[in-house]
Amino acid sequence: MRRAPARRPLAALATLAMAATIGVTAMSMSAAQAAAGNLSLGAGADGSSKASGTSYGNVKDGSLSTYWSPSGSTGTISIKWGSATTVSSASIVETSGASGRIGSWKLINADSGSVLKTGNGAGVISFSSTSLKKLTFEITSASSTPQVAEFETYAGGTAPTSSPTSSPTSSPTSSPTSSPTSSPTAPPSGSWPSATGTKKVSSTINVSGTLDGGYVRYYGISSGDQNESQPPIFQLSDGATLKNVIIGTGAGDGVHCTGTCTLVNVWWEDVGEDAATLKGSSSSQVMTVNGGGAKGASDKVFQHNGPGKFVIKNFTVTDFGKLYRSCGNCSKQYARTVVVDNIKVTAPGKSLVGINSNLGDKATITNVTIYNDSSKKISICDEYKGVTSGEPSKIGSGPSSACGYSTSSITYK
Ligand SMILES: [Ca+2]
Repeated sequence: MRRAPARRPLAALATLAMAATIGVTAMSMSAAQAAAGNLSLGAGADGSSKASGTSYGNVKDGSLSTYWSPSGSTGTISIKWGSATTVSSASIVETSGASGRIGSWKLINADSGSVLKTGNGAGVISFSSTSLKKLTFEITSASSTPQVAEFETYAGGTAPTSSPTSSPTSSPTSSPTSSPTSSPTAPPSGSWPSATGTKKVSSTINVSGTLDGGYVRYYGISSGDQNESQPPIFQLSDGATLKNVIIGTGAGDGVHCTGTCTLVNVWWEDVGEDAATLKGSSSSQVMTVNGGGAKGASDKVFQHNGPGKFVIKNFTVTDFGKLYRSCGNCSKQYARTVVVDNIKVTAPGKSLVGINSNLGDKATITNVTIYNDSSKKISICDEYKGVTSGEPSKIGSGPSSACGYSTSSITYK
């Protein structure tokens, strides 16, 4: 097996460490909450005021698309538990549309009234481990009405400890928004982002519009094996964008797009069944993957089942079967197009692109750099005879009218 073996033990360790820390104080926590790490899930919430259409409970529902706002630009939001609970860090996540609005704040032990920490901007807050029944985040200044999507709390272990007050969630949202082509990700450096927080996913997150994950690690919808028919972690509707997301172990079937969609800086740490799949039914749909990376794919990274065009650029792939495959035996087949540009590939891997040239598929491949493959074992482009049932057969490999690339655009290092 080529999948990275270190992932699952790590998650298990974190859970164990947490269970040990929480010990007797949080006996009411369910196993599911313990696994998730975020102590706010299943806790209560209240606050000083709420803007119309928002609610206190929205900060502890695990969804980045629901939020609380004060009725004004400042106010307090609290997480509370039925019995004393040990907490040592919190993560304040703003909605992607209101990123950077939170100014100065105080984090208060509402049981005693003592201030645990003060700071500026949303993000991860670490403080000395405290046992309390109510934790209050008081926003004392804001550039305009803040929107707090999540107020996560952790006993320790699962919360990130590096750069706690520098608000990692507010910065990445501002730059890469408008045009993915002039993106800040330019040449894939292959350097993987570190997570600003973690989120256990128990059912598929539907995305319409834009979801900016602020580099939170989403994980655990599946056990992390290769079973077929696992649910995706994210399902994107036509026109949706998913960005700045880390997908951890237990990725299920990764990301599904039901039409045109854009994935910006999405990082799969341990691909499950597939990293992402373009479904849909319109021949004009385009799925664009810009930036990000994937590793540990024992089979495919990107799967193209619907019609249309699949664009993969500025991407890093390590330890994989196929980077892209036009479905070889879908019951409904189409002539599909794939564009691959500026990709950093690190062996081991089997092939970059697989297309059905008999069905009219076309590939365009440019700017590929391959590491650790001096014997050139990784195939750049394979042609198959695609079918609607049974198994497709491989009919060719290398540059051709269907496999559009030149060997000079492949660099070995
Ligand atoms: Ca929420």
